[in-house]
Amino acid sequence: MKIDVLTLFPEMFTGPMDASIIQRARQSGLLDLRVHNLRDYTHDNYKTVDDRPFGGGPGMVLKCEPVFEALEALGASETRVILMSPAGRTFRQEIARELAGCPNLLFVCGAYEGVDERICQEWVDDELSIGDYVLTNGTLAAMVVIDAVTRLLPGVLGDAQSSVDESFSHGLLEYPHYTRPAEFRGMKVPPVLLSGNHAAIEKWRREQAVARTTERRPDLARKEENL
Ligand code: JCQ
Repeated sequence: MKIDVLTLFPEMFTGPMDASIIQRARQSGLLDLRVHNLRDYTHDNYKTVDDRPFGGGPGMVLKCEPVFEALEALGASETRVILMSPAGRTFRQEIARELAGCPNLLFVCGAYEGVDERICQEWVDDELSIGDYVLTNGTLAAMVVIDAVTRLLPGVLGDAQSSVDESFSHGLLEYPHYTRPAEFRGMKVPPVLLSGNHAAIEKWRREQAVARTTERRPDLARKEENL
């Protein structure tokens, strides 16, 4: 998969996108990630990317000119263009699965009070939010989506890890996990997990997952197909 990112803060990607599984996906050629600085697509001496909102009000708005120019230069008409914004539809695992099936993605990282609406009109296929809070810019949000999508690409996770994704596709929160030692500072692992009784273990895990989901995420629990 090829992923382009258009951002005012390309340096934010170095570090998070140069470690762990993402790094391995890039090195093995499964992910071709290219980060572009929006300021490289300005022409004035001040490298202006924002301006004051028409109609007044606080803050600044991301201008059309550099974004249009960048998207044209990057050939974005052949690509799924995603704008990260608190006003988008909420990103979920189901959307990650859908995006993992696209050959090319391009993320526009918003900032300030927002982006000129004509950018959305002409270019944006999908406006996505990672949750109901406001970030200083869309760069961290784009990295969250890139991470969630990359781990779904065939070959990125090993066989042992790949089944982990099933947990979320059940629509339930994960049951509690334990590993050795069986007793740590007086805290014992639930005996059923040491019993070797696989049917009992499965039953216990399911009950725990349902109880957790009911307690912590009533919104998920209400979708009773999950229970
Ligand atoms: C993404 N949840 C929060 C901040 C304006 C497009 O306009 C804006 C974009 C941002 C950055 O994204 C977020 C965000 N998901 O804050 C303000």
